[in-house]
Amino acid sequence: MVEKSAFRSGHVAIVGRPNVGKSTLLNKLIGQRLSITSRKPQTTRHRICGILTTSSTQCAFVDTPGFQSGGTNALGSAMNRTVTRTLGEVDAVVFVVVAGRYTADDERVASLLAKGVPLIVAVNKVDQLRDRAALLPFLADLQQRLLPRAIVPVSARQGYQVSRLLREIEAVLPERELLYPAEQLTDRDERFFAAEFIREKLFRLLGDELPYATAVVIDQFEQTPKLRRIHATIFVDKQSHKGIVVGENGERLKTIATGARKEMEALYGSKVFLQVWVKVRRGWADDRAQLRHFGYE
Ligand SMILES: Nc1nc2c(ncn2[C@@H]2O[C@H](COP(=O)(O)OP(=O)(O)OP(=O)(O)O)[C@@H](O)[C@H]2O)c(=O)[nH]1
Ligand SMILES: [Mg+2]
Repeated sequence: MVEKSAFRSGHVAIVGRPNVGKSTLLNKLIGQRLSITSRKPQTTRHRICGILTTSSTQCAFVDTPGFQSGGTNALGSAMNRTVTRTLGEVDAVVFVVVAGRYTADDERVASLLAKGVPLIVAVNKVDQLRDRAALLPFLADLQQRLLPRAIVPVSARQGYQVSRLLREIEAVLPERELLYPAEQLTDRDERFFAAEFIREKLFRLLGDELPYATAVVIDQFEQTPKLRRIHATIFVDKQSHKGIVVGENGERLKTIATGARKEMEALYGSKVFLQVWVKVRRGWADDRAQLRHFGYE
């Protein structure tokens, strides 16, 4: 008699300092562009769950904001709380570091990891590594420091070794039935992704500082089978920022809205009618009441 191996499932946190490629990795693991990414640190502000179900396992990956060391505003503190809370709720942790660069900020993240929760280290961006020979001692050093169950060099951007990483993750999950219906992709709703896709375009299309001073709120989300009618507001911190976001003759706002609309249409599989306004809300990133209103915990 052939014994059938038991089904495994669990929540898996993806953590690390800002900009190491956590969200890119989540998207690669689940094969869908769910979590927004950009070249700028602190792109992710919310916990986002992306669910991958196969015939033998269900992994609910939880992407988290990059953990920020040093002084932060109220938004930064809320983002860090999201990381620590998530770490207390999961069955396994994927700690993402950049190949060849283990810094004091990585160490701070390592200090948050709970003993007893299986740890897997993903050593990302190996495609960027100039000196391949340096990778082995780097891996050996991390193995000794962190005592992970597995350590896997990957390139989230190129997909290199992501399936091997997935196998290592699946192997540490507890034997358990489905946590979510097999066809469910995420625990977030369409409205959430509408705001996120607009924020991604702000991060990608605005200069270095400005994205940090923006927040997006969905004012209206009307859904019919063929069309989503969405009204959104981008909040900025200063009057002068408003002009930059809108751009000459509204060109930049149009580019932002068009880019976001295309992402929404791909995810929802329907047409989207999107209208976006820009408003000034001074000091919102340090105002706890305002942050709650904008959906930051
Ligand atoms: N070369 C290279 N770049 C990568 C790789 N993975 C991610 N990146 C890039 O690194 C940058 C940051 O990626 P994100 O996925 O947004 O990083 P993150 O850790 O989620 O960042 P925060 O949410 O801001 O903490 C983007 O420009 C990615 O394209 C990789 O394997 N190789
Ligand atoms: Mg991210």
